[in-house]
Amino acid sequence: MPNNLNVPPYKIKMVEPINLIPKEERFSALKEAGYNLFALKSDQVFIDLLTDSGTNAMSDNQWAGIMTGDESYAGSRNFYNLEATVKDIFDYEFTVPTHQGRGAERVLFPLLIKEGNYVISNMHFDTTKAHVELAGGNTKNILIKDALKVDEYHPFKGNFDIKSLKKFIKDKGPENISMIIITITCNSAGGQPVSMQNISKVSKIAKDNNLLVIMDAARFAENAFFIKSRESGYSEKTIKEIVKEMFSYVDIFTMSAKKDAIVNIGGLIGIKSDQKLYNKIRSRVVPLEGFPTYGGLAGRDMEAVARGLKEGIRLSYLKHRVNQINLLGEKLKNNKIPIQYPPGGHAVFIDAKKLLPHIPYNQFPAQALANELYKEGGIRGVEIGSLLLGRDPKTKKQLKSPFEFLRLTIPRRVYTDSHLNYVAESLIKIKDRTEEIKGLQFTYEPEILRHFTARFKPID
Ligand code: PM9
Repeated sequence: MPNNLNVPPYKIKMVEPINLIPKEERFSALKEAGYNLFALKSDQVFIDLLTDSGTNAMSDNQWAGIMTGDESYAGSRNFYNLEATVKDIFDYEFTVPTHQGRGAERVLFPLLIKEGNYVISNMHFDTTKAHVELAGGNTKNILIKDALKVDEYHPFKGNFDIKSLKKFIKDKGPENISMIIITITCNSAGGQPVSMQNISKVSKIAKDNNLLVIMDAARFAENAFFIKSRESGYSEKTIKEIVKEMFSYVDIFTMSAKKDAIVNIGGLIGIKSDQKLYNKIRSRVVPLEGFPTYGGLAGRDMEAVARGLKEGIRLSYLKHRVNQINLLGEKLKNNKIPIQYPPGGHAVFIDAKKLLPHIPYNQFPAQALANELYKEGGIRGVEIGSLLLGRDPKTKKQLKSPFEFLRLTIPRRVYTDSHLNYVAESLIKIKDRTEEIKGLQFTYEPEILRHFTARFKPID
């Protein structure tokens, strides 16, 4: 197949109608939502790029699996299939299902984090940061500086800055650090991958300092695809071989299965071999999520996750997915809309700092741009910047994010290239009137994970 043709390796068997409501209705819907797109009704949205989390289209094979759901309270056969799948793909001995990724974090983190200690990551995602802080820890992001050069190509912008990592551990003392979390792909930096070399270096530094490393594995398959296509020595390896190697360097993973396992709900904790830790997790999961062989999921959901994990590592699927996002990114870039370059594995991240230089970080330029895009085209994106980052837990001062991104997140197997062309055309229309866009101030600001339920008004 010629390289410029991005033909999906699937055909469409079922459709869901979508509708673009008139412009005046979009304006009033936005006002009623307090200028927070999370508060819109989905029927008010035409193309929903809020998230790739749980918004995926399952295959006929996954739906067939749903019919084989064994809803026994204990010992469901779908759990054993899921456990065997995790063993097969990741080489991990123990699996604990959870209702989604944050469920895994809530069960695991308090077992590993000491009060007042640091947890280091390339960049914590919002729920991960919240659960580190709820467990009494402090978060520290140590991402490479190249990730900040938004318009310059770098193959692995999700990498840790190895020198700074070593220095931080030395300065603080390993006894004051509870663990290192490798987020693959690095969502908040633009869905950017971490190289195999970087994963192995982080793991070596951790071992030298007797520190635990865990993988935040939501987009593990997309990360593996980038390693195959960009890192020397991996082009001939299968995605499964690459995944096995990536996970051999760490001891535990938490996973939101709602991303690369291509399902609508589900999460996992994987433990390589530590039986004692597994036993502790099993005890803790019961009061928080459910019995260890279902962990908050129905049997049918576990079957969909097991089958989705296998589909999510197919090369033809990954090639099409990443290429679809790349086509959108390239079209925006060619039309002088600044993006985190190269585009990520699950989304295109528009640089609102550059596009709206008149709006300061504490008036949330990317949120203002997201609202404008909704008004223009009924498209719902999401802010990944200072609004998402929040306030310093101690001083309560608004933190300044290194990025102010509007994330256009592409659900898996849901939209065609023509939907994405419409998205690009809508942004191109906005580009010439960006100076009219106003910043935002809170009218309601909740304390934890505020961006989900906050309300705003535009600043005159
Ligand atoms: N990520 C996302 O849209 C969903 C929540 S915000 C609309 O990107 C990582 C890297 C994530 C993530 C969720 C979670 C939590 C952990 N790590 O949403 O609880 O990107 O399944 O996973 C979202 P759950």
